[in-house]
Amino acid sequence: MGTRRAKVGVATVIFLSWLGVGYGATSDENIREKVEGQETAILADAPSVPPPLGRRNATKVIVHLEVKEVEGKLSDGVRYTFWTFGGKVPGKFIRIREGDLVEFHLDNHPSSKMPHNIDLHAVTGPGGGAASSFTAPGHSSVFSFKALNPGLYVYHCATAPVAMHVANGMYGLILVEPKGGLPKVDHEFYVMQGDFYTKGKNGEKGLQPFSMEKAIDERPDYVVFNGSTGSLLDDGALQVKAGDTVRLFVGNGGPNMTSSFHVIGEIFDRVWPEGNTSTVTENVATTMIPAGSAAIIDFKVNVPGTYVLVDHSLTRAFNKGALGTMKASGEENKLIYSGKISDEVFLPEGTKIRVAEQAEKKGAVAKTKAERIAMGRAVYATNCAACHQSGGQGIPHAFPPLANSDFLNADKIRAIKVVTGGLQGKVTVNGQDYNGAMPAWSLSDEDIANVLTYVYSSWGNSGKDVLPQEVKANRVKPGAHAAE
Ligand code: HEC
Ligand SMILES: [Cu+2]
Repeated sequence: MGTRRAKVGVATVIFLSWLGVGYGATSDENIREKVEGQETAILADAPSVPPPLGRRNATKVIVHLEVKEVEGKLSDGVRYTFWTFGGKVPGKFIRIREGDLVEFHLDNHPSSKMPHNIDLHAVTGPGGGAASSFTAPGHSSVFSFKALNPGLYVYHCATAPVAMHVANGMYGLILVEPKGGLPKVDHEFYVMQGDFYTKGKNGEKGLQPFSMEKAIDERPDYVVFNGSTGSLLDDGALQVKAGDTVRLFVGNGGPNMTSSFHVIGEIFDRVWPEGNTSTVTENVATTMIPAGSAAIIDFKVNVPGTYVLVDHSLTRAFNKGALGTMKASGEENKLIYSGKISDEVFLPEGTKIRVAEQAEKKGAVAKTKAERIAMGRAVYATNCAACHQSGGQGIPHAFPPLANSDFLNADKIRAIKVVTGGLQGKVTVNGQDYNGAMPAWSLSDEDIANVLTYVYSSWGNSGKDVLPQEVKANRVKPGAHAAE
């Protein structure tokens, strides 16, 4: 629908420019649109969103928003005095339609210590309503505005020092629905990012005062979704089902950080960037949401699992709290996502034939079996133990055992070929299948005889002797493959 609107929009603009009317035609229309009836806005706390309006006409909408200063949880063991629009961070979600006439009541709770006001980016007029809504504790201000432009807009307190009021949590979203509404989806959620600056370092317990110094330096201790580090984790996870379509209204209150908003494991089918409702972009993985802005994000959840919402400036996500979850229940779809199928040894190109970088050691030649075993132990430790382990037990599913190995004991010549030529493909050892790759070893005949004699004489193996001349006679030439 967004695309069609966009096309119509372009045509209209070209046509109207030609007539000399120019931009702003929609808002002109909205100025003139007749306001019929009256209703009180239903507001919602994050992550909930008020239901779609489904209204064909513009109406008079009464909004009551109450400012409260409340102590709450910022992180585990960390308390903070939030200044809020409606008792929580972010402020209540407001949903109206373009053309509506809004009668806005801003109430400042008597327990507040500060005066506050509101600047709604959806307002056309000086300060976005700020001056008209400046309200002392225990007072209530009223002003009205006509919603001329559709879109998803941030609102925030604009009382000096503005950055401090915003840093304390004074922001929220107002959606001005376009006339036709937004495309229907199964779930709509409200997520808003904000950065917090505390006297103590990240994690320091207790009631933390605001640090103006860190705010000025733009060094947040916390960057969070919906007012606290754990708001969208565990019980707070957004709940959906595989197959559902989901819409996120994502805002960024700032005051300072731009969000690189991403959901791990999802591709946004549609994004209306910067809160606009006419130009949609498709197939987006990470969308940028500036401070004081918002985005409408739609996607279909195809497979079940846990999806992680992050600010992809990743230390914010993993160290400062900008981490949330969406849990999708339902049936797996292995075609779309298989889950782990196998874990195989990875040998980058060129490592298949590994030349053990050891010059042939001349001289040391074993004279007895005991000497051969002793020398072989050293060869094993440097060349084989990394994979087959020092006790020859191997590693399940990765490296087969040499201890008590039926494969090894069955055929000495084959063992020589395995070591000199390498081994790849499926092999069964003591009833277990392995499908890895063992590199070929360019060790001397003497070393190979020694290591195999050591292996055969250890860990319950058959005790066979392997002599250098046997290795020489059965060696796999470089480039050729082992017999099996
Ligand atoms: C990089 C890891 C690695 C190293 C190092 C390694 N191997 Fe292997 N080896 C394997 C893998 C993997 C297999 C199974 C190959 C397959 O699945 O096709 C294997 C198989 C074998 C086998 C046959 C299967 C069995 O368990 O009896 C023998 C014998 C063997 N290796 C001996 C050695 C000797 C001797 C050395 C030291 C000179 C050595 N390997 C070093 C990875 C390694
Ligand atoms: Cu304020």
